[in-house]
Amino acid sequence: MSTRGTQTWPLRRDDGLPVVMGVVNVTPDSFSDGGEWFEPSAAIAHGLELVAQGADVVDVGGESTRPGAQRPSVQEELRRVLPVVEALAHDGVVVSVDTMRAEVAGQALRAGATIVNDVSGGLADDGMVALVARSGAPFVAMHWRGHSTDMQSRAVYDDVVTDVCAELAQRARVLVAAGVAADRIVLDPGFGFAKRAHHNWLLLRHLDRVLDLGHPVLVGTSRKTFLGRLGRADGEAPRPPAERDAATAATSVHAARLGAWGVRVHHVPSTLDALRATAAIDHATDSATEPATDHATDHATDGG
Ligand code: PMM
Repeated sequence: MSTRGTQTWPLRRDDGLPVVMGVVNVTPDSFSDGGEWFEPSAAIAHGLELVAQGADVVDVGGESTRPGAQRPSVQEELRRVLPVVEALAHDGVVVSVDTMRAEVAGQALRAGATIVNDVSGGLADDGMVALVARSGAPFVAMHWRGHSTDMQSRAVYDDVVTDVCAELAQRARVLVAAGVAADRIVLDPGFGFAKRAHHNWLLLRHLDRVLDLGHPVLVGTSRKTFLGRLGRADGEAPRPPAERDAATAATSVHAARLGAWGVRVHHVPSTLDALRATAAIDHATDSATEPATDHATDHATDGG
């Protein structure tokens, strides 16, 4: 049950699950899928595939934010994202543009994107907050402490949950003061951005504190390195990104249980199945009447 084409905000799925944002990185060097969707035609096809798999929003980005990454020029970022945004929006897909640049956000909105997703929460570009306020577009403000080249040196906190919440609340105040409607501000703790593994786990454990800030919350743990370290000994290489989808599904289920508005993932089917299974458990009843969707022969055909 997709929310495709819906213009109301906050976007919600009609099956009660969190909004599923599928990722399309139009980059040669993202950590999770670097290069796979760099050609516009491949990126567009992948965006449509994510929607067919049940994604509600497709997040199109043209800048890799992996630790140490160099930034592309504005022109190069525009060249990467605009054709993809335009084609997907033309096909009725709800598109968010993943950018730290006001120029890119503005042009992407004109090309049909409806949401701006800024991993810097408006800190990287002085023009971003005003652009978002003028446009009226919903804005994802992620927790951020600096560009990828040196962000891991900024992973220093007195208390990571308290500090991240305070910094996110400050971004929300700045946005509201500039004229952005409070319910159009989505907050995101920024997993993996200026965070060590234990910071990420603590933020997941205490996600309720981020939710208490009173804004919709987006969780983007998908394929991040801290998930790749599960089950690996110290010093051992983390498992490759494509082998982190089961852990991504688990963290997404956790976020959904606590009330996150959305989850940002690379592999939609695994997370959506995990979310659906948990919802089915939550909604199972002892009533004598079977729901209409149950099929008596299920057990006979596939072990039910
Ligand atoms: N992570 C990445 C990129 N964009 N946006 C939001 N809102 N939250 C995130 O956690 C986030 C993001 C990095 O992952 P990718 O390079 O695989 O897209």
